[in-house]
Amino acid sequence: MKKPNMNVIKPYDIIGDIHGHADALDALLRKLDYEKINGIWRHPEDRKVIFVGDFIDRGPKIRETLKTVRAMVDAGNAVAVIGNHEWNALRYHTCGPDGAPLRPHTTKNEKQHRATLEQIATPDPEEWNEWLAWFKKVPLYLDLGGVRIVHAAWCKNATAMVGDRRFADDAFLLAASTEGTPENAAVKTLLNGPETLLPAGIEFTDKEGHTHEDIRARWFGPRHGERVTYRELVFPASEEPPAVEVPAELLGGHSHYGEEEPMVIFGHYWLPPAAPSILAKNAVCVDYSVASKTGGLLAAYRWDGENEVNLNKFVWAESKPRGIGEAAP
Ligand SMILES: [Mn+2]
Repeated sequence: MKKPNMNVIKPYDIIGDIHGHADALDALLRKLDYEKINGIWRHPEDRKVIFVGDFIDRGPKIRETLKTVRAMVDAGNAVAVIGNHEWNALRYHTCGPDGAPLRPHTTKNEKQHRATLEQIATPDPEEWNEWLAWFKKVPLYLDLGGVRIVHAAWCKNATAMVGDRRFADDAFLLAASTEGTPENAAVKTLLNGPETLLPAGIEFTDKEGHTHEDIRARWFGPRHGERVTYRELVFPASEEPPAVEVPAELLGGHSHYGEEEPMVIFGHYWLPPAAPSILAKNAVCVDYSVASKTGGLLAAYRWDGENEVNLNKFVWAESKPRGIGEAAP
């Protein structure tokens, strides 16, 4: 990875998970004062966009989203990190040494990827292969000195394990796709966020009827005490996990991002599509569920070098509720 110049703080507009909502992306870029010149969005001053990944799946205009993002990246008007949906897609469409896809084509996996399959991969496999080749070149995280960017969670052990590697490195893609390897653990933390197992025999069912054997754990903000319950640990906040203390051996499986560290900005967590709020003094989530069936927000955070979150720096555009006949999630 090219080392950024630490002496120059560049202003960045960090944009959350787009999931095929190209119209919301255009509306947001316009709100951020970007201009479309010869088909490519750019800011009239020295601002650049950072995309946090999850460009594909779910929404109605995946091809347009990819084209908008890539044109900005190629022109030097934006940089991007990869999301778990792009990582999933790379594995879905790549076979391992045994000839089987690295991500099995189960009903659940197919459903999650269906909008992309229908819009690009099935009708135009050649074009799709070019997008896969591009995903392989996108970094897994960016450390820009004053700000750190990752799709789901920053963890120094995970960034150290990954180093400069990208999925264009076949050996890395294979190792990252193999359960039990350090590469797999590191990539899962960066792209899916840390999860904490429930004790054997305890599970809970969410309001959509899905059963969980683990919870997504909050990895930033105030440190948890030695005694914390699943309900206190879960992120985004929810009353659904049990108010049962996390056993010591299940806690501490991942590092905590201290409030003295530089600002970290991420997506992934599908926060409720209401006006953004402050989660922690140095951590910003920019994913406000643009792909929600009932309509959501595509959010951005305008970063100008500050190390404390300022609520006035969120900007967002709304997506419409999903119409009949549009792609399912
Ligand atoms: Mn994600």
